[in-house]
Amino acid sequence: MYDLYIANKNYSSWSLRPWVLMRERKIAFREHSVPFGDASAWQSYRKISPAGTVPCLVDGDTVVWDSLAIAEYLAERHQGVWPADAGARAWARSAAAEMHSGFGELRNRCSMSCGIRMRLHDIPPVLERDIARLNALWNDGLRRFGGPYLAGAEFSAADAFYAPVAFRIQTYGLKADTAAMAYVQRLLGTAAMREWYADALKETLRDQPHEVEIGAVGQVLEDLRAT
Ligand SMILES: N[C@@H](CCC(=O)N[C@@H](CS)C(=O)NCC(=O)O)C(=O)O
Repeated sequence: MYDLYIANKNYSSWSLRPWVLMRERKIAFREHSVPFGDASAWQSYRKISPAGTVPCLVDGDTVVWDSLAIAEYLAERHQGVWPADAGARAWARSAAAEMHSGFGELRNRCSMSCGIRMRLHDIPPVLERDIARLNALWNDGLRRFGGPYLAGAEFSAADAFYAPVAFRIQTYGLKADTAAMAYVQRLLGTAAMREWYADALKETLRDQPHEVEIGAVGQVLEDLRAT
């Protein structure tokens, strides 16, 4: 049985990636939550992850402390983490790697907060560029492999890496074309995403650095989180 260490479901986009992947691929794991904003828990967590970051997967003596490394570790043990077809697999790996190392403006300006709805003060050209690239990438995958997921019929790690973007699009009211928005709804409608979202809304712990960061980029229209 794997142990997966994650942070607050409302904020932790990196944690969501392996969590949603394992849930959708039906890979069993024990979930350990180490929330932001709780200093003592965070100190104890640093003993588990050498980088002091989440997510972190522990499998017996093996510790895997990065979301992309976790996807690859799981792919060595479970079918379907990446597509079976070599061409689709190469595309899916490229798409996941592009999210891992790119989309800086989208990730920084529109930080994940599942339970709120925001209006951004402005959408600068760099953010427009990230959204246009997202739109093109998703359309390419959906057309090339026939959907309904990015690299074909099955939910793969490529979808897991874009799952946090679906929450960001919902939170910030970002717009893409019809096919891309339908894909966002498909991701939000998966059993795993619905479970994550429901858990995120129940969280009452607020992490001030995240709250300040989000408050600076726009106006909060609605806060659906439990108080
Ligand atoms: N490259 C890492 C990044 C993980 C990451 O930055 N996680 C954030 C949480 S969403 C974190 O642990 N931040 C705490 C810190 O940096 O002290 C991955 O993909 O897993």
